Amino acid sequence: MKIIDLRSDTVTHPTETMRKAMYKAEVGDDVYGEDPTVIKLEKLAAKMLGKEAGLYVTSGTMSNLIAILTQTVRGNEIIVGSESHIFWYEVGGASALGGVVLRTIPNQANGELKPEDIEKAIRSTDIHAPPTALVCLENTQNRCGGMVLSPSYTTGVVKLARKHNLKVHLDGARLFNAAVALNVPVTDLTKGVDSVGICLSKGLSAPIGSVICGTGDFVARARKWRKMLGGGMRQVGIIAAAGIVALETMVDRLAEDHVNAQRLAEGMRNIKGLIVTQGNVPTNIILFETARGIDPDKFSAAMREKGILLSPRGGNQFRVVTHRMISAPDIEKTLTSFKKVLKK
Ligand code: TLP
Repeated sequence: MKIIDLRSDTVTHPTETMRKAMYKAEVGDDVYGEDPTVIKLEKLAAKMLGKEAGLYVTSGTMSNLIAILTQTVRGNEIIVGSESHIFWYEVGGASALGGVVLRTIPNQANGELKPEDIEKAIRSTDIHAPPTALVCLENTQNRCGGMVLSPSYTTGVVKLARKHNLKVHLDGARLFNAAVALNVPVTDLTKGVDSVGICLSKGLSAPIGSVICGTGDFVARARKWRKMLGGGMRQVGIIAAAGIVALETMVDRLAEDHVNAQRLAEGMRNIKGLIVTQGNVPTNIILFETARGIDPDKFSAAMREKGILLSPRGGNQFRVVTHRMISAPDIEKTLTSFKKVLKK
């Protein structure tokens, strides 16, 4: 039985082309700055994101952590969304390792942080207050259901941050999904941000890795943090090679994942017992709940028995994510299985 794994786009396997590129990759010691494949990947990512330089790191979590460590000092406060990945899923790393206070303000249903909320959260120079240093945005916004932040929204936040002498970090784990959904160049979504991290190992299907981009000075300082965190890797061109294939060939196909997600959500809206909790489905993430009277654990176990894996989000809430290893027929099978399981 084919497993239809809708838990996350992180489950995607490297493609044949990636495996071949990995086999053939030219390598060197990247801590000495001598791995040609890593250098190529970093330059390519920086160019695609419209930034001066890039740094290859192990994960999206490491890219957010390093971006925060590089742009704050202990005792600073940073503004993050109440639904941000940084706040929910990064083990409190910014606080534990960076001594940084996370100030959460509400994410709106469309993934945005209201500019007036950001402005209100910025600390005064009062002696009692931890100085605000950084605003973090997330595009697409995972926990809001893959919501997309527009270029004008992003540049508005950058403008606001500048006015208050703050930096802006963009968690762009799924930034290419946003660019594809909006049909805009990805550089329109990074204009003005001081740092941006993208993940190669989600919808883009590389096995490992993220790249953080910013100015040359930012990346030089970030490189030092990466070393301190134990993230200085050696002949890592072996995996960076897959990242190059991801950036060069896997971006446009994300549109298929979005079409599949829309088809799935549309079907789910017509199934009694399921409640899709987001208005629109702009990218590859769908949030839903099971209706009252349905045991969520039994529901998810019954779906598992049919070979369909869902991501539980607590209580009766679930997330499903489409990706390269989910086909249009898989979507139909998922909808049929939902109906069968809920009929029982
Ligand atoms: N998100 C994962 C889980 O950690 C929840 C997922 O399955 O969606 N930023 C955003 C917006 C993310 O969604 C993720 C991963 C990360 C950062 C962290 O990336 P990794 O997993 O590479 O550390």
